[in-house]
Amino acid sequence: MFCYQCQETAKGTGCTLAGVCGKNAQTARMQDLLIYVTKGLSVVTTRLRAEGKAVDKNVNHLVTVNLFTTITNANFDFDAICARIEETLSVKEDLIEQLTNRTDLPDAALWNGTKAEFEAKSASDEVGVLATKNEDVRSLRELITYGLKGLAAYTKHANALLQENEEIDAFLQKALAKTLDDRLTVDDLVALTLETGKYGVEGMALLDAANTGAYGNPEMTTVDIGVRKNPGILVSGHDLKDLEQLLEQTAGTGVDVYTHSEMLPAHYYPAFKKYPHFAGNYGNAWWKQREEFETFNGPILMTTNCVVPPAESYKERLWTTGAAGFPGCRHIEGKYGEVKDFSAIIEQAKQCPAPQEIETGSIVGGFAHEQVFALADQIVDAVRSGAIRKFVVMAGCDGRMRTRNYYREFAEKLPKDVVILTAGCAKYKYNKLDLGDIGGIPRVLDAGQCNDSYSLALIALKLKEIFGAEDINDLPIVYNIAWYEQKAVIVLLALLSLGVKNIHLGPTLPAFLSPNVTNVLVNNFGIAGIGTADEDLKLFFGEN
Ligand code: FS2
Ligand code: SF4
Repeated sequence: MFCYQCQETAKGTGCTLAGVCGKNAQTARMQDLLIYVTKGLSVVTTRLRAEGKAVDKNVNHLVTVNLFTTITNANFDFDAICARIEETLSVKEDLIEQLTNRTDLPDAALWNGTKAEFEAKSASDEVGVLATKNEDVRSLRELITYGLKGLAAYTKHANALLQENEEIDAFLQKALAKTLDDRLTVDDLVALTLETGKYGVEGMALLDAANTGAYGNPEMTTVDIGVRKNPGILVSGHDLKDLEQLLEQTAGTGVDVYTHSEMLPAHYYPAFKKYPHFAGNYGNAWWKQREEFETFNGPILMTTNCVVPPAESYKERLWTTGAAGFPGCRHIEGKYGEVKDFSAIIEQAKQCPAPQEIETGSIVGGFAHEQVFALADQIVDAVRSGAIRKFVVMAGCDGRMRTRNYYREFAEKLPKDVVILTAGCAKYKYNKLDLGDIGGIPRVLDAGQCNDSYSLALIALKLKEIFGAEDINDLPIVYNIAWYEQKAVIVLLALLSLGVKNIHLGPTLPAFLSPNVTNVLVNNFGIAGIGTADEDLKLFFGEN
């Protein structure tokens, strides 16, 4: 196996024996084969569109869920991945029949095999990251592929809310197909990288419209982080439709529902406030789940990544749905538009003790675009008066590495006239610190999940308009982003496509960026890594 798609990759270069995430080599290779056949299918669908033939939305959904399945910490289930390959090959065979021109198709589009042949194919030279020999071409192909995985995840959530955008799906598949095309130069691939970022903005906009259309605009909300006396179900991941259905099905059962990690922002939506048994948020970012799922005592529903391989002691209580999966854990099926049946989880919850209290108090969030626009006058006055000197965007992911304590230290030592704009699970490094407010504006403004980085972009564009700035980079906003998995890649590419420069990315730069590709990003966009908290505070704010 060879995988270097996430920030925690072994030795900062690549996982080769097993994943630091817990993915074994056999499963990693099978994920590579799933990507390979999905790229092959995308060659076929892209050619069909070029021939003027429509592609069914179920094929688009197959592509997005396949990509989502291979995102870090989403799916560890070898058999589930094989089943997706079988389905993809079968769909592709049917679609090839519809092509008028079947010449010059690549091996990824032509190959077919039975499950018994998957292992040999997955280990062959054509499949996997190292199939591309040129280091820079490989780097750009993987950068694009990881960005597309993030875009696919966001598109999938919008699809679950019955929102579609054929243009995004067509681009996603065209770009996947292009990562197989040896005629593309490095310059072509750099251009495709930026185009991927442009569609990243579109994808986040689609999901934002889907979420706010279904559940209202997030608003400033205080979320309890303690526990109640009833048994509970803990919901993690990012899928709001799954949460809604679980809240409906648990109503009146005596079972409370808590959010974990990236599901915290669900509390900010007006539609979820009507459920009296929607109890609060339990725990912290994904990587602390082995302790927190233990003490939660009740069942846990993983709607997406980030799954950490569970301890035997609570494996029986861990359930997955959607693109998530773990061998031995029960999986709840359900197509878009169907009601999933969560009754078995609810029955299990009733037999469990209430959660053990690990924290008390509350946190405040809900600063997505509309809530911040509602506060615009107050914020603009604070900027004009100098009460707010700068904003720092600290969106992104949290992770296990101790070096990430940098972000807590950075937040703690921030000058008191600086406000943090955040989204994603990165916030758990500082959202329980008492950082106070500036004239009633909290110093940590949490927009929501990682995809709600879209709100941060809209806020920047709004400030640009209000202050009459010529360039988004003339605003008093600095970017210090933490990344871990591939959704952060699409957020980064989206920001680059909007013209944002001088983004600092940590705790380490991606292993998949070759030295030459890193130079392109440094020279054209001013991308940089991080130093110590003190060094960076001095760099950004002239003090420490
Ligand atoms: Fe955090 Fe994991 Fe949100 Fe990522 S919970 S690193 O999935 O997409 O962020
Ligand atoms: Fe390694 Fe990350 Fe890939 Fe897992 S996802 S195998 S930790 S690089």
